Amino acid sequence: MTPSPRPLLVALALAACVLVGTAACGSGDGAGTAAAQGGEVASGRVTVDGATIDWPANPRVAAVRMVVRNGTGTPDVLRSVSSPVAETVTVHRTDTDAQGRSVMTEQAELAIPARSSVTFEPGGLHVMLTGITRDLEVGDDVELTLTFEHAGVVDATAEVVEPGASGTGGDGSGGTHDH
Ligand SMILES: [Cu+2]
Repeated sequence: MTPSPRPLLVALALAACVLVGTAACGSGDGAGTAAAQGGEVASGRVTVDGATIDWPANPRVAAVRMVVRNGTGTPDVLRSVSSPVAETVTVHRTDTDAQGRSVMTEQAELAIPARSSVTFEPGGLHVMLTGITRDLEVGDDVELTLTFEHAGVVDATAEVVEPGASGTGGDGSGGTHDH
């Protein structure tokens, strides 16, 4: 009837670690901010570079390649993406399961760490357009609107390109990305 006290003790110990960790992190962050005032942060903004869309074999679904750069000293979170040409835009991550199959999971909130970049491409982390409302042709520009927790709304334009033209070497899965 008497519950073992160990789980509680472990929980308290963990809580203490978290508190200590947070305090340490807070002071470290302060030092980083001071250093950043010396001009370390180049852009000081969140930007989207090199956005392209592989011309979709399936006219209703397409994946966006791009690099999101967080040039600020604040970790940010990508909360949503939208586009006028798609009914739904979702951030997905493709992983390989134990059986070697590709599995896509939705990333409802994606962390973009301070002073770093996150690459989106088919076969990895990607932005997926579904329910595309008009025919996309190579050379078309597609507007994207990204909403971040701190940076707010960032607009980008993705050019529709021939599959494989972006030069990132494909997704390594033999071209069988099955959207
Ligand atoms: Cu996907």
